[in-house]
Amino acid sequence: AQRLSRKTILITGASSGIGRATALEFMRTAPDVRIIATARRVDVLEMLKAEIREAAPMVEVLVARLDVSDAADVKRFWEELPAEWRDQLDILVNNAGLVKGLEHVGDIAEEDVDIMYSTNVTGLINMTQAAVKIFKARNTGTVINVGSIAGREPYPGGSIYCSTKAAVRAFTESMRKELINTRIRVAVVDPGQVETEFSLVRFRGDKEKADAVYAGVEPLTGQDIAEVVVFVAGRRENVVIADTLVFPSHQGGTASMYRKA
Ligand code: NDP
Ligand code: 8X3
Repeated sequence: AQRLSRKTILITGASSGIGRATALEFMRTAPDVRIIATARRVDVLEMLKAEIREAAPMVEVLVARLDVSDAADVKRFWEELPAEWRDQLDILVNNAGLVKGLEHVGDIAEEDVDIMYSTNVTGLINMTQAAVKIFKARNTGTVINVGSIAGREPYPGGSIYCSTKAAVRAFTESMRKELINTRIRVAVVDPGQVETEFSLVRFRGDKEKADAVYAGVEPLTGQDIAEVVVFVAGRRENVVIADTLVFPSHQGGTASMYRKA
């Protein structure tokens, strides 16, 4: 808690699931942190801000609309971010991400390819480049990328999503090696199955299909991953938990998630 005291933390995709839980877990761990909560749905972020204010009045929350899939919007976001937040940034949690469908190669809509790549890959890269510039100026800072088991073990119906997460993994590792002469830390956290809005987004709002993914199994919660992210962020500056894979106990890899299909 002491190590995270007064840290400024930017979370992408803080309106739901893992990102939202991560904001709350930082709050619980260090009730005087400064959180920049970003996503496309600012109304939901405002509710999160109110919840945090109620629970931990010393936590400062800045809500900002940000669509990471739009390079121009990412640029606008950094330009509009007040200097007292931007220049003091300590931790970037690149969590925003999504999956669309389970179509096989040949049948995947171009727009689905575009949204997964522009969000999960280009968006994450653009956010990271801006943050790393700030971190380099102060020779400190932590980037935590949310990858996925899907990036390690590609599965049928996941060619685009899995390859975006493999890209996150490779990007993260290159960057960590580039930065070894600095105090900047780079980490990737790869969750297995977590019950969030993830499947609802995959199945385009079809709640029955989304619920079926989690029927008969006990998935992780956003909180489970949030605890790992905050643990990674809260280590001594010389400690880099470079790479973490987190499963619920029933899961052995991606394929097991589709055994009921
Ligand atoms: P949710 O759908 O619950 O949350 C996704 C978050 O990403 C939302 O806050 C959403 O906010 C945000 N987001 C989506 N697109 C954009 C965008 N273009 N710009 C900004 N924010 C965006 O899913 P999870 O919490 O499960 O997902 C979080 C991360 O975890 C993702 O990277 C996902 O790939 C990864 N993951 C999830 C697993 C799971 O089983 N759930 C397993 C492994 C990894 P908004 O819509 O308001 O913009
Ligand atoms: C989410 C897990 O296996 O559904 O990244 O792709 S999976």
